[in-house]
Amino acid sequence: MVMRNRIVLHVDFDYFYAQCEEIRNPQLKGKPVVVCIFSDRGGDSGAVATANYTARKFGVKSGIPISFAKSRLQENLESVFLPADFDYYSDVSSSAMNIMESFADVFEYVGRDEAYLDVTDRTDVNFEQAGHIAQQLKNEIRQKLKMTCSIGVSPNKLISKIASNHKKPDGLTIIKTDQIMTFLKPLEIRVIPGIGKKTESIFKDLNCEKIEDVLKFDVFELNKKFGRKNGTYIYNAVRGIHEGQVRPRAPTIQFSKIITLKENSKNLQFLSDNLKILCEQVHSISIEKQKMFRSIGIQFVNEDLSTKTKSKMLKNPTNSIIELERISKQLLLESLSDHELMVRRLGLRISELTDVEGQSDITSYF
Ligand code: DGT
Ligand code: CA
Ligand code: CA
Repeated sequence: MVMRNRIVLHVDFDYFYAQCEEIRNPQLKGKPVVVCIFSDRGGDSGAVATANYTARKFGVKSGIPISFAKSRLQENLESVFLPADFDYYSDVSSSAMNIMESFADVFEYVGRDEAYLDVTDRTDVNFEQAGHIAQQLKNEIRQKLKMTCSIGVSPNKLISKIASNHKKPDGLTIIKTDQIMTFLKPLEIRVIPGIGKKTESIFKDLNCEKIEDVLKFDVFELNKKFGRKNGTYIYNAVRGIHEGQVRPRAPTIQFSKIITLKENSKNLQFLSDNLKILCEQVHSISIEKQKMFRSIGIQFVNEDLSTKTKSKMLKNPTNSIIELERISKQLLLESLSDHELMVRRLGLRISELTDVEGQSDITSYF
């Protein structure tokens, strides 16, 4: 089968949570802004979710402890630390997704701040056209949301993902088919999605730092080092080859809450008490948004930060808090039955949402 040439856009919003905060409060612009996930354990315990580019100049980035970020920015009296407001970021995200969707033949939601857009048909596989579309999309996002994003345009998802990250913030990087190798060769190996510190350090031991250096290995050598699946992926990726298609996927809407427990525990009573609070919180969101739910799930984040989830699909949608409490308690019991580790954070999520009776739209019947 001959694969038709395609054009794929990858769109990724710049410093997303922090940029959401900037549009809500434009006075923040220009100051270092750090969005934090405080861990309910008081003080500065918790981690940085993201930071704007001003804060990044001071070495503040996703994942570092809040206390570390504060010490990095202590000289800077203008710096602002804000608690993450996920409901608000989700609202901004849905507006962004709606805009992006209208620019695509096929639209694939990836996460709150990123998506793939297949524009093959509407551009007739013309890169100049695709560049215009990308620019128009950036303009509309700037106009309607007052935000910037970075876009990669290329013949496949892999190259577009690397390209969107190539010039940030507010970048637009277009890589035509015949430019792929010139683009890839000088880049660090770690720009390839899925290549983490571990793979990178194995390559470093082999004297490979750039993508160009990996080209000398044949697929058998790579398979031997990394296993067949990963080896073949790397072999193709460094050559810009990736067959993954843009698949239609809309954001799965769900409502969830997670709390950090006062202490690590696997005591049923203690966890049930916390779960009850979560049920009330999640339930009140479903009432406010006028949604019924069919799926209920709970999540443990354990003391070693590993996670465990369990969920249940109901026969019929409900919006009863009694049902929510009953099923989630049952999930808690099941999850604890063979659980060795202490639980650090407990989460509850409802999904498979439908509008409350009388408001359902026709598509929910298919
Ligand atoms: P960018 O794309 O480099 O300009 O910056 P971000 O902040 O948009 O980074 P990205 O696209 O990797 O992640 C999107 C959002 O996801 C980000 O605004 C916050 C959240 N996020 C990213 N990394 C972490 C992390 O390590 N921990 C937590 N809690 N959230 C994260
Ligand atoms: Ca981003
Ligand atoms: Ca992203």
